[in-house]
Amino acid sequence: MSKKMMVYIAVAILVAAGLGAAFLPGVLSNGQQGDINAVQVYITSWDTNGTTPVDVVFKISIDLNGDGSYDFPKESAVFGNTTIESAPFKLGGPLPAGSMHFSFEVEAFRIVDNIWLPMHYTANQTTPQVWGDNQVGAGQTWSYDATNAYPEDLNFCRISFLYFVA
Ligand SMILES: [Ca+2]
Repeated sequence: MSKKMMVYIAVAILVAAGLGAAFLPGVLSNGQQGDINAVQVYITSWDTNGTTPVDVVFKISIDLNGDGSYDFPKESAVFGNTTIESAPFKLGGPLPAGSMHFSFEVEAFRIVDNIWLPMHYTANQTTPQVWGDNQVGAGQTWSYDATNAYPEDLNFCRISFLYFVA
């Protein structure tokens, strides 16, 4: 074999190895443990079940690694003078390699004289911490309504939210 031919073969092997390295992680990253996926949490609907408008802000807090500490909290813009909102806010983040579960919570606050007052969507006025699976395609939906327990009370609302892992 000529020296020139050996160089061609060596280059061809290097190119093939480079392409393999570039494509293999994508091929191998479909929901197996140790992969990095991304979660999106969406508030899909919110309303007061009433006619008195409020100024409301939403907050989503995600515990990306499931250790009980919310490391990715974020607030929405303020929605002024409203009683119903459709898909007002979403928040996404990376799920670390090796974390099989994550958790998050969704909050709504009405703003009165620049003070944020929690709007409760459970009858016992606690904010539920919910859990999701770190697996591509995993998802779940939740719907809460505390407006029947406390009609005409501006501190209570209805809310629906979901998560999806891609
Ligand atoms: Ca955490």
